[in-house]
Amino acid sequence: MADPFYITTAISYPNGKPHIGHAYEAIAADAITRFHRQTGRDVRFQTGTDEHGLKMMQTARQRGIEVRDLAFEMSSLFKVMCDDLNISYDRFIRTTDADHYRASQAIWEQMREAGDLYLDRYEGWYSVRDEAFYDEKELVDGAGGEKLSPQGTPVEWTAEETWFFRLSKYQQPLLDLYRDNPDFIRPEARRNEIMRFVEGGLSDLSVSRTSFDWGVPVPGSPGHVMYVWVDALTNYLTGAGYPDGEMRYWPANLHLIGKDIVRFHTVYWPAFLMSAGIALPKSVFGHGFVLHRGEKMSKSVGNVVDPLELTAAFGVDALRYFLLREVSFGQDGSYSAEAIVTRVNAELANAFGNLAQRTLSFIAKNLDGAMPEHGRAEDADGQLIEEVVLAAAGFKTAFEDLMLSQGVEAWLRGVFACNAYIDAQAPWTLRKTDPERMHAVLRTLIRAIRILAITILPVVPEAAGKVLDQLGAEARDHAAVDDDGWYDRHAATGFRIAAPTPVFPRLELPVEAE
Ligand code: ME8
Repeated sequence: MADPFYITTAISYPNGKPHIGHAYEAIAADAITRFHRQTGRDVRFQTGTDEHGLKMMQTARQRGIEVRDLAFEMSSLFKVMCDDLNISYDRFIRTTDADHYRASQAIWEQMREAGDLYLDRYEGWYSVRDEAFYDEKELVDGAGGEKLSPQGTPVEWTAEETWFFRLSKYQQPLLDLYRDNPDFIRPEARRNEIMRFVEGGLSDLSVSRTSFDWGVPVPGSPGHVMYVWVDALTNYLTGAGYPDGEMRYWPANLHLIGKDIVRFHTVYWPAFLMSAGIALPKSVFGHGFVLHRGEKMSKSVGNVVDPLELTAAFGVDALRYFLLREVSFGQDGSYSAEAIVTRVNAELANAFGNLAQRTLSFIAKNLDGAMPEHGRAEDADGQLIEEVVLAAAGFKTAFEDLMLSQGVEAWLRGVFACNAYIDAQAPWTLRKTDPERMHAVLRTLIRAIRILAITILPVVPEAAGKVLDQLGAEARDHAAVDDDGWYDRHAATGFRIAAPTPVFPRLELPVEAE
């Protein structure tokens, strides 16, 4: 059986509508998922919503609705966003799902049996917006002298009876983990941050709350619900079948999350798992933030752009392409309507779209759609195929390393090579002067376009799929980029290329864009 590969996104707080940051994370995870599926791995991809906690309670109260109704209403919008963005998840988990309660209570019991949970009184600072406890020494002063979390969010003093997790006990095991597995936390800058944080010492963590009841009940401890991050992190196990399933997909290969929640995933989460005696995920990647014209947005601040407005204006594949190409994966990036239009027009519409369109319509018109014959080959043909194969290999190596924008860049080099080739060979001139040579050029271009379309499928699945449909390449052919025999087998079927409709339209800037 193929190697399993389990990839997850963070699960989002459904206290408001999804924003571009959520779309970005889902798109990146989906591209990685599709890439691994294409290389033959047995991929499981999970995303979903994180529905408990004080932030949800407070939002519901402000809106005067039941928290359950808020969770249902907003979670549906996250699912709609994923479906609209062509996110090929295997499960959309909600932390209110029944099997998730069971998994959360099971890991709790295992941590208790390990002797890592004790009852005490918590007194300290809590940020509802981050759903995080902070040590006094981590806080910063706000403009008005008020205390703020290191993320700049308000904190409130909290005092209540809670269960504690012996996080302090795991300081050395965690440092050993980071040392022995340099890829456990990526990128490097995040790894260094976390190592410094853990080296500074770990306090035990408050892991239950008694002042509200919107959460997973702590087994055997009436009045306590689990701290939202305990059940949130456990979603990854729930989706893998814990505690009763065969756990084929565990340990997870990759937790893909944003940079603001790396601590939860690389300190608390491995400590919980070590305590419960469960294998640790192989890798956590903290991607950067997507900013609108360089400005941070968040649900709580209210300057949020609906990703579905962007897809309505520019198309799903255009947005997917732009985000993966523009943002160096792991770093922050910025977007604007102009930047999307400029990049998508230059690279997708002009460079790749035009290449496919010109070639296919030329064949449809001048060869009546028949697949070009071998004709008279020249060195330039073999050289082009070599460059395109190299581009595909560059994409693959970069994607294996999560260097997504470098992967797309490598692919573009193949596209540019084709454009240089078509201009130099000028098949439209050869049509009259040297038809035999024209056939060889067109045949080379079809082979190159097929390889490039297959390569970019994970990024723009719908559009690249359409190009492959126009070539008559069947889905089962898509995996084998390096299938040299494909062309002749396919030509032998008598397939005819129809006059193509453009797959990558040129974008216009919406009138209302500033
Ligand atoms: O943190 N750009 O949920 P969330 C890119 N429920 N990514 C962004 C972003 C931006 N502008 N803003 C947020 C939570 N994100 C928890 C996760 S996981 C067990 C629990 C990312 O709705 C953020 O970093 O606040 C996180 O990875 C994801 O969106 C969900 O954020």
